[in-house]
Amino acid sequence: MSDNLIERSERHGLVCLTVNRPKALNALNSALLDALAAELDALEAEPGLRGVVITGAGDKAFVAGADITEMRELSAAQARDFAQRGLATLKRLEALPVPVVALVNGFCLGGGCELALACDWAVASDNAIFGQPEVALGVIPGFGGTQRLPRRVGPAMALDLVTTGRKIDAQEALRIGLVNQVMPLAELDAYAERLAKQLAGNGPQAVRSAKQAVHDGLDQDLDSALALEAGLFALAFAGDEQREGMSAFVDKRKPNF
Ligand code: CO8
Repeated sequence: MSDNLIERSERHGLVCLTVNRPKALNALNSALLDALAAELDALEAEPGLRGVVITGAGDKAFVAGADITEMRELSAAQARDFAQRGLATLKRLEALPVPVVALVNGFCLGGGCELALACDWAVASDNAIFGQPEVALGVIPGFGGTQRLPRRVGPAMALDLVTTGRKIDAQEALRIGLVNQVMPLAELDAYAERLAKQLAGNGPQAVRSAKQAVHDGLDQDLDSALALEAGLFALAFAGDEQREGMSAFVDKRKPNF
């Protein structure tokens, strides 16, 4: 691994971003947030993008939080600025038009858990540890944890985690719906390969519309959200993908998307 704070690799249109500060358990400092924002500049401009996975360098941590050494001396105004930069960057990650998946390969704490929550879903290695331990440091989550965690696991479990600061293992994270799957650490790479192939085999615009329908619909009442889905469903019939996908089924061949 080089000195880049974010490493980038790609397979079948799936871009893998690796947070690369293993000596500090990949803790998010300002320079790392800048590096992530620069990667997002590139990803937002990539028409062939099929998906993104994000993981941490090494076999111990995904991201062990925002950088406590850097935060220690912040004034309230500087803390607000740092939090807003983190929030804006995670919002851009969440808003990418393709699936974004956290491959959680170890400690996933504080800002690291908030990074995973900004992804569409997470899978975890069986050594992963999750938590929002900010209260033990005399602060609260600042990169969206108090808002995205209850939306993912429900308010009672989120309140338990953000007020006690207790850490949970991968199996408990699975049980509460914080992650979709748990697997041995060594299998995360094979998961990414499978995901890349699955996404590459699907209609790219259909995948984007499916993500858009879920995300935009969650902000609306059910009737408006169902109308949104109907509009996006109809739109699929105005492009080439639907004809190719359905013709391939009838012709008993693989679609060429
Ligand atoms: N920030 C900076 N350095 C860190 C962090 C961190 N979050 N986590 C670990 N490190 C460093 C350690 O200081 C240590 O460095 P060194 O070798 O120079 O002493 C190195 O990584 C290895 O860590 P440990 O020796 O502690 O490893 P252990 O295996 O003994 O423990 C733990 C692993 C349990 C993960 C432990 O490191 C730990 O508790 N880390 C802190 C976890 C934490 O509290 N995270 C939440 C931080 S607060 C936050 O994320 C707020 C987000 C919102 C920000 C809003 C902006 C204002």
